[in-house]
Amino acid sequence: MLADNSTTQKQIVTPALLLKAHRLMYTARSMADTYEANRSVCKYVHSTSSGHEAIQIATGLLLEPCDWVSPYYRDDSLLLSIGFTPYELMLQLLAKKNDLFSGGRSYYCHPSSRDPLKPSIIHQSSATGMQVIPATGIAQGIQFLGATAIGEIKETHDHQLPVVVCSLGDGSVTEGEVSEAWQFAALKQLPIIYLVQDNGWSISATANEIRAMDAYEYAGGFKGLERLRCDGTDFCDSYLAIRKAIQYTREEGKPIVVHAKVALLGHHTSGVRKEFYRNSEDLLQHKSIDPIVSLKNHLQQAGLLGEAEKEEESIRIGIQNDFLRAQNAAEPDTSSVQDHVFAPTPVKQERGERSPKQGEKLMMVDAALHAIEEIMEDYPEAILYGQDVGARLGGVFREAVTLGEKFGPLRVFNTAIQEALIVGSTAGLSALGIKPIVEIQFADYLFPAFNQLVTELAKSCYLSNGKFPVQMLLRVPIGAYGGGGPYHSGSIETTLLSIKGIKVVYPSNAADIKGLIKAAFLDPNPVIMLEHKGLYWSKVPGTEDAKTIEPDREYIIPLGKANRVLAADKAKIGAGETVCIVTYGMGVYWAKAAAAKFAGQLEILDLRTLFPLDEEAVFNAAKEHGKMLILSEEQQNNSFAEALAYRVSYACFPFLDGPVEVMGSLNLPAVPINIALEAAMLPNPDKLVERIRKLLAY
Ligand SMILES: Cc1ncc(C[n+]2csc(CCOP(=O)(O)OP(=O)(O)O)c2C)c(N)n1
Repeated sequence: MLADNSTTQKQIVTPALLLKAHRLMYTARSMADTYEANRSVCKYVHSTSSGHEAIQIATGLLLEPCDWVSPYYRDDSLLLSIGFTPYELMLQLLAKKNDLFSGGRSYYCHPSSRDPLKPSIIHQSSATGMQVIPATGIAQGIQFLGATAIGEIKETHDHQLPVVVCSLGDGSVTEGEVSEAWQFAALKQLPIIYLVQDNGWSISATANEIRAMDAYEYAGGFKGLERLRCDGTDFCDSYLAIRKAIQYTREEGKPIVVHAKVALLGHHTSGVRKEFYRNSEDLLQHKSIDPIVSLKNHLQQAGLLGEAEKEEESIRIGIQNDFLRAQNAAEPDTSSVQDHVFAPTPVKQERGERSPKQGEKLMMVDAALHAIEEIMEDYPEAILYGQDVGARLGGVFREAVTLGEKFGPLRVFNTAIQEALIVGSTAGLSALGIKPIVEIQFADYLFPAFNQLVTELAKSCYLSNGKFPVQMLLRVPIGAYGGGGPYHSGSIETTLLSIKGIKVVYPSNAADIKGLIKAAFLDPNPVIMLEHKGLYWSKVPGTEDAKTIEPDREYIIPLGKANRVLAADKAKIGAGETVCIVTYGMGVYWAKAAAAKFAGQLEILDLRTLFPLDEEAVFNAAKEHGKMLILSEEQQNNSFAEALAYRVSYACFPFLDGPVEVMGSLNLPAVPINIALEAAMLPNPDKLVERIRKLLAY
């Protein structure tokens, strides 16, 4: 229950606090006025907190350095109140080299910070409401660290655990992902405060037009999520409300929604001007609840107005000077544009034993299971979650069976059907040093998580200038076999590979999956393991070789190294009678079956990792054989396979005897369930033989 705070307002909101709030509020307002007066200089789009200052300043002043905050694009007063200077914020406004947050890569008020003297801030996207899931992941991490004491966690001055504040506009609350996060926070009782700043507008859409209820009413549907309302234009009311919320969350470790009614005094953004869509009546109404006027009333009542106003001139001059200084600051060095796409991985070399002498053969699904088990034994910060992976079932493919019982429900647990949350929460966990391994049940169901992948995870390292790479290992069963049907058989690698900032791995046998899972886990970036369901148990005829001797515990394969599965005869290579098939996953087995018809004439290169790609191995093979076929299970048009064929043609043109061939599935929207229809869609060894013959004729 929310504490009924009996301490009086006067004891809490001291004269010093009122004066500090005024200093910050006046600073924020002067900054906004300066930007507005210098529109041609402030050419990059930006929003300011005018009208929202009171609630933001109250929040910032109540946080401690151990806490975490996920602000949104209108939160510049919040940033000032946790200690960032106007000059520092202006460096981002003008996209300068020394912008602390992104080095000139992201918009004003898109912070990220690991400054130990301030609350920490993970990367923020501009997508409305999308930071709610990553922020909830931080709270998940705080709860985990608090319960297990496996990692270091900073505490408050009086040794309490940190809290998370996730701030968002009222319009953002209608985003579906917000409900995933609130459901999860309520279910797990996470230490997070969702601060909703309600100015009644969502660009030009009014509250009545776009929602049936406000955030406070909406929160009422989430059992276990506390809520309170406050007047976000009144500093005293805001301070008391946020203080109460923080106290509740800190002491009880539970989530709460704070609904703060605010005014929108400035423009939506520098580009979307208020005069375009707001009438004078509305503008006047908002002006009548200006937080500065309200604060000045409090100051007057306390006999402090004169003292406060005396500071205004010097604040204004300070802002002018800062603005000039920021304009003169250095621009980013364009040679840095490719820095920090990924954090460097420690895994550079293959090591350990791939086929130990006493080793036993095992299926791919078990090799993956053993890899995860060994990881979880060695790394107490590794946790595993997803749908049905908990102790009761251990995954729909039993790919996690035994792990739930062995490592317990704190480390291995079921989630609801919330793909966005499963993937997006890793951004928060990873910021705390926890190493999440997550699962999506079928590749066809990764799409609800794409937004988090693209919007938050993939861009986090780059846009935080290297401060927040997201360590995530995501396992995704994929591929068609045996009539799995349209929503359990799809191939999605091209869609994934269009995202820059993630790595994609696609092993074809037990030894590879074990070695690659280890490397993916140690990689500090988001890595997706695509695992072909038809290879898990070698049930598909011709895939027996997916079973291998189990590599030892140390075995690890760096990402980005292809494997030559079959070599061609030297003499036949010399005579120009060979073809290299470049493939991965099930394609390796189609190619092996086809090879029986071309003794010594085929090389098969298994890519194993699709990004980063072993271009060197592919190009060398193209040069050596002069004939190459890229084979994949995915629908062919505009696929990764076609893009790779272009790259080979471009890089190796003088060495080629003919065009680089591509073979994929038929270009259909889905894999049909009927087995004969499924087979008609997919490549197979017979279709492949025909294409190899065509290539050999060049
Ligand atoms: C996912 C997404 N859709 C659309 C937009 C464009 N957009 C930017 S701000 C905004 C309105 C947000 O309103 P609200 O959350 O109430 O915040 P306010 O700007 O009023 O403070 C929209 C639609 C966006 N940034 N992200």
